[in-house]
Amino acid sequence: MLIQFPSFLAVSVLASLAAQVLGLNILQGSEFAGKRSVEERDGVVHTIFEHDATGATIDYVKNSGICETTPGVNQYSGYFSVGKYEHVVLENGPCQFYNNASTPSLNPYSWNEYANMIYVDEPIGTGFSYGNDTVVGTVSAAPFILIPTEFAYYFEQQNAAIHNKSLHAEKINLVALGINNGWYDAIIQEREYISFSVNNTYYPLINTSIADAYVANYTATCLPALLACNSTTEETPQCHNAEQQCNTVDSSFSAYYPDFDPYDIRQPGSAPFPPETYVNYLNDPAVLKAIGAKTNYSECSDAVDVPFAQFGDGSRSFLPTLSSVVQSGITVLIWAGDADAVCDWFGGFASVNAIEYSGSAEFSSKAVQNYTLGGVAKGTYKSVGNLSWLRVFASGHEVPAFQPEVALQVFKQTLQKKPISPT
Ligand SMILES: *[C@@H]1O[C@H](CO)[C@@H](O)[C@H](O)[C@H]1NC(C)=O
Ligand SMILES: *[C@@H]1O[C@H](CO)[C@@H](O)[C@H](O)[C@H]1NC(C)=O
Ligand SMILES: *[C@@H]1O[C@H](CO)[C@@H](O)[C@H](O)[C@H]1NC(C)=O
Ligand SMILES: *[C@@H]1O[C@H](CO)[C@@H](O)[C@H](O)[C@H]1NC(C)=O
Ligand SMILES: *[C@@H]1O[C@H](CO)[C@@H](O)[C@H](O)[C@H]1NC(C)=O
Ligand SMILES: *[C@@H]1O[C@H](CO)[C@@H](O)[C@H](O)[C@H]1NC(C)=O
Ligand SMILES: *[C@@H]1O[C@H](CO)[C@@H](O)[C@H](O)[C@H]1NC(C)=O
Ligand SMILES: *[C@@H]1O[C@H](CO)[C@@H](O)[C@H](O)[C@H]1NC(C)=O
Ligand SMILES: *[C@@H]1O[C@H](CO)[C@@H](O)[C@H](O)[C@H]1NC(C)=O
Ligand SMILES: CC(=O)N[C@H]1CO[C@H](CO)[C@@H](O)[C@@H]1O
Repeated sequence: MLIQFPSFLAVSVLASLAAQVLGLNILQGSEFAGKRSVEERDGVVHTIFEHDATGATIDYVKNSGICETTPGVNQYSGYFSVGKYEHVVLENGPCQFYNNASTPSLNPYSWNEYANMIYVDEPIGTGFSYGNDTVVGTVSAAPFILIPTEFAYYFEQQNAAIHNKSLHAEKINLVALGINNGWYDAIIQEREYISFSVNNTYYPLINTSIADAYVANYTATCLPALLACNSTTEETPQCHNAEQQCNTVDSSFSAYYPDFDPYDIRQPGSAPFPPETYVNYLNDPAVLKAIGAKTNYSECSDAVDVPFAQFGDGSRSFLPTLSSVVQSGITVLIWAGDADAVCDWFGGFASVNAIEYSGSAEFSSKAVQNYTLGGVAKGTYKSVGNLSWLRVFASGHEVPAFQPEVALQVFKQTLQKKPISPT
């Protein structure tokens, strides 16, 4: 199963970028020259834009009537062809499936209340994206598509190359990066999972004697393997080995854990929330046709996960990259729902404290304070310079699903390039 990180990456030119990639009429300049054509398929009108310079194509449907139906709000769905056989989905759907409903309804706290949104299913093989699977790790996924840390770093590198004229293309100005319940550093997070298991704010998942044995096994086998992986940068057997060593330790202790939903420890194994009904809806042939989808929706793709695991992607540290993104002046928010056990907040907090930038010393020693919404405590936070941390109360892995109003407030503040602040 592939762990999904709900994340956002904001660009100052988001509206024009969206328009540019969608081939709309505000396109200016030779960088965006291309051919547009309109094609009716199965009664649905598709617009196809072929970019002259790269041959990349965008194939989209406008206002499918699925999900976003607010007058004056446009919705586009379709594919970017990022290679001959690789097609990445662009979705924009501000909806929720309340109370396990089988059809969507509008979410009043949708982020498109505040910004134009592009949602991308990546890597290829996840969601509606399809094609030959060439992506084996987060680093190699970056050139194809644009999301979180490695992607932000890749944008920065490309902008530098455009600036020194070694690359002829249009700069994309990043404003902000937000990562919700992410995986940043296995050395830190494997260990912190044991602390979370005992010391989380809900209930102990294991007792202290099991935890002590777990820590001993982590230290004896998982940690040395992770350190060997961490000292390499290339694709090496060490990272694949670390993945296996740590999995062996984790699975030998899983029998001591009770039944719970790893994405929300407050819920039982087959959790009712967030409802899974959206998957059936997205695979309804009428919906697939209306939005221009060319493949069924895949919530978690083993075909994608296997090569990532082979590469040992999760054993590598993304902190050096994240540090350089923060240091470069991009506003970064690291946030976590406090009931998620997949990428728990203990590990997120320890990771954010290990980010290196000009404000590191002040950041790591600063105490957290309550983060309020309308005077009600919704979490704890701290912020120094361009880096903010937020732990969200009463939330599983997908914070915008569990705490939509809090998530929208945080999203707005971050897009304004401000430190997050209580209201
Ligand atoms: C241009 O910038 C890129 C990215 O930083 C770098 O890799 C490359 O070496 C630079 N080229 C020159 C000619 O400075
Ligand atoms: C849980 O917290 C206590 C008190 O801070 C600490 O001594 C203990 O080491 C923690 N447990 C784990 C497994 O980290
Ligand atoms: C800890 O949990 C294990 C496994 O459930 C159990 O065998 C053991 O008795 C427990 N130890 C204590 C001190 O509660
Ligand atoms: C892991 O490697 C990174 C450099 O890639 C380094 O900054 C970090 O200190 C290393 N972690 C440990 C625990 O050695
Ligand atoms: C922890 O490691 C020791 C030594 O390798 C092993 O004997 C023990 O079975 C492991 N504990 C668990 C629960 O796997
Ligand atoms: C939600 O709907 C699905 C499909 O209709 C059904 O299988 C499932 O039991 C429902 N779950 C709850 C908690 O009602
Ligand atoms: C997509 O899902 C539908 C309904 O589950 C199924 O009938 C169909 O065969 C699937 N199509 C593909 C290409 O997998
Ligand atoms: C964020 O980074 C930019 C670029 O380094 C810097 O100019 C700015 O002062 C930083 N913001 C804060 C609040 O420190
Ligand atoms: C923070 O919020 C909690 C409620 O979650 C409250 O008990 C506590 O007093 C608040 N702390 C401060 C300093 O306001
Ligand atoms: C090398 C390879 O797997 N090529 C495949 C890429 O995808 C196209 C269309 O999906 C196939 O026809 C190729 O065989």
